[in-house]
Amino acid sequence: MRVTLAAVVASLVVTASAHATVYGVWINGVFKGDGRNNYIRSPPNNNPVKDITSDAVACNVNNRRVPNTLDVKSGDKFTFEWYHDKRDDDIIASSHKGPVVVYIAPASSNGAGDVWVKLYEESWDGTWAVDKIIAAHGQHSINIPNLPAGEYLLRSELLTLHESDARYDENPIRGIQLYPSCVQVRVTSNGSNALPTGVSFPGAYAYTDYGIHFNLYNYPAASYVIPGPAVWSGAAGGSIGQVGVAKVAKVAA
Ligand SMILES: [Cu+2]
Repeated sequence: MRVTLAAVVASLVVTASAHATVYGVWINGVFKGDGRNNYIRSPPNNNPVKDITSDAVACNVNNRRVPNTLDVKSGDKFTFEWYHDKRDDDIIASSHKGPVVVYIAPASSNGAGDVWVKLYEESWDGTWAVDKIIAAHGQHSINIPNLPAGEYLLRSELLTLHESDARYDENPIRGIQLYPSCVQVRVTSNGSNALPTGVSFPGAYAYTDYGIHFNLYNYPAASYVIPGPAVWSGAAGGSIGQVGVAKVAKVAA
């Protein structure tokens, strides 16, 4: 194995833990309040999931029904807001470069089985998606597809690559870091684009995937391949950008 200075430096910062989780969501630019353990199936802390064979890949380590479900309809702009220690802070360590992906599954599945359908993905176009999310105060959005009415789990996931030159199954101190987060939503419009069969979590990722075992320091960023399936043809797009100011929304709440 070729060892670069960057890889050595990266191995020295293994213990740094400027991780992230989702604080809340915005719908059409309106903040829906602190979603943690409310409408988000929040984990107990912001640690990553590193075992890609674990059930936690679906909705993190605390996948259970939470009290509230957000009403959405086709065409709504739905924005996830990530944070590190407190709302609208540094969001996540800038070392944590990588893509963002968004999936959806019927809530009745509880995230188990071939149910996850990809709605959005972004990796690198000169800037890594996670760096764009940091610049956007933790915010990135998707547009709600023309789905049949019903309850769904909307899953945003950051995949950070600062230690993904190692495989967790070979070296559990390192490896890719996954940050999956599931939000409970209810689609109130009744569209015709039913979800197709999806992929399973765990199952959709393998340690041999180029996008899972990727050397951030030696491989060209442009060569990165986001793991998992293609984005569904029924998806309605998304973007990374700030839709609202956290502090203003807090005062208004
Ligand atoms: Cu981290």
